[in-house]
Amino acid sequence: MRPKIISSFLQSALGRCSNWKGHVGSLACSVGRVGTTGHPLRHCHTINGDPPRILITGGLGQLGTGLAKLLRSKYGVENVILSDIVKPSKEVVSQGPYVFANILDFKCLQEIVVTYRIDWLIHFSALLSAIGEQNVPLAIRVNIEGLHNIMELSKQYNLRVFVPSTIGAFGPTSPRNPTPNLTIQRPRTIYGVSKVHGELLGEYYNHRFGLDFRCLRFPGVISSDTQPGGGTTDYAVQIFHDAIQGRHFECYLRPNSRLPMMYIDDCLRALWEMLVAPEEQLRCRTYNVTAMSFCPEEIVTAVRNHFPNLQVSYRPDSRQDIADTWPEVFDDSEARNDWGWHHSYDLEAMCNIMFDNLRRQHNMT
Ligand code: AKB
Repeated sequence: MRPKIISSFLQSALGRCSNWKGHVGSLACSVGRVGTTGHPLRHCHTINGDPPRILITGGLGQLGTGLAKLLRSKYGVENVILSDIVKPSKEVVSQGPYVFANILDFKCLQEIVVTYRIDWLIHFSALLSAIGEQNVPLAIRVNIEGLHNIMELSKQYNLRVFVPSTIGAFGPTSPRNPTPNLTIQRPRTIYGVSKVHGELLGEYYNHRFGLDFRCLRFPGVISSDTQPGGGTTDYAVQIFHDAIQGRHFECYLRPNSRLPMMYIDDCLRALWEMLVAPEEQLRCRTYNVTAMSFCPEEIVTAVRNHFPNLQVSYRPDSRQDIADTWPEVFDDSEARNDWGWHHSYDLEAMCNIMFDNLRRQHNMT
């Protein structure tokens, strides 16, 4: 811990919070208040008049920095604490509070929750599907033992807790097209096994102790800000990087291997919308969400609309075996019906925004 930094963040947060005129009550909602950054806070979900204070674990993975940005725009910079065990870049530190958090160290987590007066916890730390198969004992420690700490912590401090699940929580005996919200789940990866465990444990804590557990099963998520991170769906991120840099794209899945996918902005918005959905709208605690389904040959065609000379070859490896057991088309009608989920990006819109972002990053505009 770094007491100086913590106290200065707390001071500024508390100082500004005293000007923050929210409703008094357990959880209220309003639009257009002035938040801790001086900007209007939209859709503020207040806790006894204050914006929620949120901790994100595994914050330097694919989703953490983007989610921190979204939540900071809604609740104030100081109210969203990003954490990981990785040394952050200058840019990450300049954007808001960042702390070291080892999810295998319960005391370390307790200290952060107490010091920062955390209300909501977003638990991203996990080894993904392909990387998990390469180190099963580590995946068990991080994905299962780490999750046990998060559940106990959330129960002890009465936190609302969000844990992502995945299409990887299904297996060869699940219906693949479409895959409903409630169906057979017998995954064949340690990643999938740990995610089913997380879904069940969260739902049990909700039922037994009233823990406010929320969970979305995400498809492959595509973003321009991070590099592929050990997943089976990551070919659909790699293709953009290869295309923009004029490299040959070698695909580790067959051309017709169909998987559900989603652009990161849709993913983060889904997460936030489910996180703040009134409890009475949640008919269950774990929902499928998706935006589209495509196979490698379809994304290759879409990318060639931007880079017609893209060279592609196919060399399926062990990740193909994983993909063969996952959903092809995800049925997310329950999320759409219960709390109004809808996606904004299809394959074409996603290619447009990905290449706009990557061109900017590569100074090509
Ligand atoms: C992976 O491929 O492991 C992840 C996922 C779908 O959960 N992207």
